[in-house]
Amino acid sequence: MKVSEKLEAIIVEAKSHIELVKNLNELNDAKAKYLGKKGSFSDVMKLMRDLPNEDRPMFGKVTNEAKQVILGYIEEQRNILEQQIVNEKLSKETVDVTLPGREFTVGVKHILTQVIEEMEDLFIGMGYEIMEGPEVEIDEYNFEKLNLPKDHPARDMQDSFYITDDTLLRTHTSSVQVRTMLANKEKTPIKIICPGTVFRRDDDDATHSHQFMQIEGLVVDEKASMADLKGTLLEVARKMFGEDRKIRLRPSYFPFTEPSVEVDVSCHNCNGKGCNVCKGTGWIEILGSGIVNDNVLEACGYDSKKYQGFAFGIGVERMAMLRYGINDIRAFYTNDLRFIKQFKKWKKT
Ligand code: 2NL
Repeated sequence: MKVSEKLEAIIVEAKSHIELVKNLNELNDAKAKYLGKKGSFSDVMKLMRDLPNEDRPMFGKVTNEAKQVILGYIEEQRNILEQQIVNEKLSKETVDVTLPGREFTVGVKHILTQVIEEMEDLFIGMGYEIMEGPEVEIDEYNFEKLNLPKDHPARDMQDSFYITDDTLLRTHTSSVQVRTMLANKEKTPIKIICPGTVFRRDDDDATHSHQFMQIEGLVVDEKASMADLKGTLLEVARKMFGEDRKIRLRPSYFPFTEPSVEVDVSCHNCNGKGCNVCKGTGWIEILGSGIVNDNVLEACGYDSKKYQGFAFGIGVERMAMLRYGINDIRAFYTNDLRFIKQFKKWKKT
């Protein structure tokens, strides 16, 4: 076979091979096959040895031309393959700017926090300050100064968790009110609410929890009266249960108030007609309150002949349970997200 025929055959084979190559790896293999050291041309080069000297330059020239032709095929195919890669990438990575954006998840405040903040707004609007204090309290502030001396029978109802003989987890936030009075010594008016967590030795069930939240309120002035108390609590009832609510006061007993009253709100479910929510009575008990006992005023540094005050204690869970129809107090503390998320204030748009 003549050299030119041999070269022609290599070119024809290389062309049809290279055109079918599907990726850059295969292309590199093809380049090695046709142009590499052990490639197709190594056989051709052997023929050169048998050629007379004068024919050698011509042989070299046509061989190189053949190589250039094949290299041209390779580069052409490389362009095609690289363009394919770019096209594929472009089609995969297209951005559809009309797609909806990714939604941010927004948390939700615990329903007890929401109720407390709503009450804080109400009371701030009536000129109250919000006071906080320690959850670990001394017996003197939690009991003694509130007219609950050691061995007083009412202490049984507020059995607590003791740290030492004289320190305990507070059973109500009245201790914060005691601290506030002691720190203000006869300064008036005192108008405060004290929200916070309190603790009582209790067996947990659907309506009892050893830990719960309270909002206590205290007003001390020259004559903060039962009428003022009643007006204030009517605002609470309306804020929590709707503008048409009524309240009624029933006599009761607390060691720290005298007289003491239990406060009922007209049922928000049946508007007072009687239903299963109010157990047929038309009224729901929502809180306890009264006129601050003289012994408490005196113990906290206020002359009981000069000053008078009223106080109240609201159970936050009870308020939320009535308002939202929650039937198990443990739902507030077991942190089931399905429960917590129900109280989202804002809606998705
Ligand atoms: C209830 C009843 C009440 C008070 C709390 C109070 C605080 C001071 C002085 C006098 Cl510093 N009283 N607090 C008064 C009456 C009732 O709570 O059933 N709470 C859940």
